[in-house]
Amino acid sequence: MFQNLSERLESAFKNIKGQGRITDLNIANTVKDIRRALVDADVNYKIAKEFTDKVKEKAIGAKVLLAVNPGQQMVKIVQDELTELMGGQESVFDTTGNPAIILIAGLQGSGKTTFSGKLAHYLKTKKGKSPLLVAGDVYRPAAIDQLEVLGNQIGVEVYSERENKNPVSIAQNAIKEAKSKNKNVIIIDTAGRLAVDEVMMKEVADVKLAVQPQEILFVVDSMTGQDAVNTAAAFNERLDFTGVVLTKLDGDTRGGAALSIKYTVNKPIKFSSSGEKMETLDVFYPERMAQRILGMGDIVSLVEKAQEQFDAAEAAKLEKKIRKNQFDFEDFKVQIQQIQKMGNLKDLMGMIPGVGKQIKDVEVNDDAFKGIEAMINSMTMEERRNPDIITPSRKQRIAKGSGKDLAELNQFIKQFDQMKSMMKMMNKMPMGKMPGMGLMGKR
Ligand SMILES: Nc1nc2c(ncn2[C@@H]2O[C@H](COP(=O)(O)OP(=O)(O)OP(=O)(O)O)[C@@H](O)[C@H]2O)c(=O)[nH]1
Ligand SMILES: [Mg+2]
Repeated sequence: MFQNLSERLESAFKNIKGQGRITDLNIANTVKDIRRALVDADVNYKIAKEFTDKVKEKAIGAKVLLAVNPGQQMVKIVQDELTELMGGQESVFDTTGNPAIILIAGLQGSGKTTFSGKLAHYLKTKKGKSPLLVAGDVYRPAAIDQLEVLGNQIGVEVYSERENKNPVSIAQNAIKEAKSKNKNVIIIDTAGRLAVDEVMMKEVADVKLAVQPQEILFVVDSMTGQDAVNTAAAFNERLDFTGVVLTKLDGDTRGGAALSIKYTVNKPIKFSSSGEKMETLDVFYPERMAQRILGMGDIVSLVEKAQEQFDAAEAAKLEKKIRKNQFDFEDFKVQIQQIQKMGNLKDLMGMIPGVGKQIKDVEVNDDAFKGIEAMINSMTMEERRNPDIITPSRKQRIAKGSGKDLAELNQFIKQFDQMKSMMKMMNKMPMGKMPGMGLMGKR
């Protein structure tokens, strides 16, 4: 994410960090580099200029010139300003009201329907809500199907009226339905519309007027850079939305949308989303995003993701097994599944400070686990629990069943054995020193 911008900023700082003596000129040069980096990331020139003017002013005011560590001080100033630019504080997401009504709007293909599903999943699993998804896209029958598939996947009911072409009455009926079924939040997915299409803009404005949503979220594809910002302005004028959702942050986005949108419409970014898995919705924290952009990683989010997946009781059970050297293939499979639920591997690794840029060009294959899972799946439960009983003839069968060749299976079993002997060694260390254990136990 924002790889290029991160690198450019880093090289801007490198100059000032390497200077023995800091002068006004050094600061001016660094600031100029930062501005160029922002403009190249598709941040509007005016925003970039205002941003760097502030950084410069602060740097001079903070007497970076006299500081012991001027480079670091500059980084800190830029970090604070980036945080501010993206909204400063985490914003509130209002789900009071019974039902709370959330209206989703945005351009065609921006990710509204996918986001609606993710939001429903988030509210259900993290906020203890019982959501109802509402199919308000009356133009394409396939849109209703899509929402139903997602609803099924996450166990959330979908309200639709296939014959009704009026989104206003669908939304009103959905509220009644929610009340009768004790659903306390409804999420209305709408058809994608072009800002210039007056008829369609009026339609979503009419839905707003009729149902008075607590939250109107404008969904924007972050790959679209400054265009996204212009569209946001047009939608905001018409809908006065309450917040922005940045989608497709997993893609090769330059960062312009994330950095300019709050400034332009003065509405907070509330969520960001990456990937197509229903679990990959994140509350947007400007400070953490700024840290990620500056290549500092985002260890807080990573730990949170891990904690969400690692059940404390499960972790304790696992720890016991590792201690007794009883870790088996079945346990391994469970671990793999938990990691996969956390999201895309490369994104996860990017959250580790310093790792992001090192894996920039490395293909991190999410399917790597698939082969391993297939091999474990081809084992009988007895074999998974007692890896020692896997004889050569059993290996033949397992390899065949998983579509792998024997060499791959042997390699995997060998790696598994190595891992186990590492665990055995760690067992001899005092618990506190065992890497990872602190994280798993905490909750
Ligand atoms: N990589 C990636 N793809 C996404 C993300 N969100 C959505 N998509 C994909 O983008 C495409 C469009 O997503 P939808 O959710 O259907 O978008 P929409 O805004 O509802 O589209 P319309 O209803 O046609 O206006 C689909 O192929 C999604 O799978 C994301 O965060 N990352
Ligand atoms: Mg849609």
